[in-house]
Amino acid sequence: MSKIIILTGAGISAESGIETFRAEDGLWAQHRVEDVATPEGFARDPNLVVDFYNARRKQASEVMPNAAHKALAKLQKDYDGQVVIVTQNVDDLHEQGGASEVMHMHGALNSALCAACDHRWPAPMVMAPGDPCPKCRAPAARPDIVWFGEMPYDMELIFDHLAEADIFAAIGTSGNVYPAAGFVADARRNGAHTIEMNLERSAVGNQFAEHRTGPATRIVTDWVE
Ligand code: BV8
Repeated sequence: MSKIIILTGAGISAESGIETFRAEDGLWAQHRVEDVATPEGFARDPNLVVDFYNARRKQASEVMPNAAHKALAKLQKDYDGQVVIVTQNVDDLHEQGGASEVMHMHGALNSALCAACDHRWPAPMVMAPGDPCPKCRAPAARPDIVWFGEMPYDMELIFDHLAEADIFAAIGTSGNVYPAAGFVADARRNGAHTIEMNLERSAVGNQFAEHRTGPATRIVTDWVE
């Protein structure tokens, strides 16, 4: 039974209308990473950070999954139990597109985390820093997002999947952020066939055996068909 591991990044949601991070007009052009995507930034100005994620949660709630999200959900149905989607994205467009096995290694906009007891609960559309944790009541709500310097979620399980992968496909990610950018090397070492699907070569593009270049809505649907 072959195993297909798919890593997605902001590029798969771009055609749904969610800006990516590193495009000229992208998220990191509007905000300093240090201010909105690090624990230090959150400690310095929790309102700025919570507002940054409130705005992205609202935007993500107003857009629809695109053909690429739906194609991956179809692939999961066609190859039941053999396709794992690991996403760096914090939107829920994979799930809205019908995907089931989605691992949000960088967290999720729709989840809130208690900084005091690690309890998680569905995030309100508008979160305020200091919202009480429903479990321990501490005023310690924060976005359930993996910031720079924090350990991504489910790493052991992800590495187990990569060890068994027959195919590893990276879709719409610039290959700038680790450890996700290192997954292609892990998959190759374990003998997987590696495919990069992107508008252009990523920072780790030269490590992929195959490249399919173009917008995700076209190249992912072509690949799944
Ligand atoms: C950690 C928060 C350790 C969520 C984000 C080496 C090894 C390990 C770590 C490091 C290392 N070197 C440096 C580090 C530290 C750091 C890092 O990688 N820094 C980089 C900048 C050098 N990594 C970390 O800090 C990670 N943590 O390693 O912890 C540790 C160990 C023990 C104990 C504790 C800790 C944490 C990384 C996660 C950080 N959080 N964001 C959020 O706000 O959304 S990262 C941020 O970048 C997002 O999560 C995003 O998902 C991620 C990757 O970006 P992309 O998805 O690739 O988006 P981008 O805009 O860059 O690119 C879009 C792509 O799409 C482009 O290629 C474009 O061509 C393409 N595209 C566009 N349109 C389309 C398209 N493709 C197809 N079709 C289209 N239509």
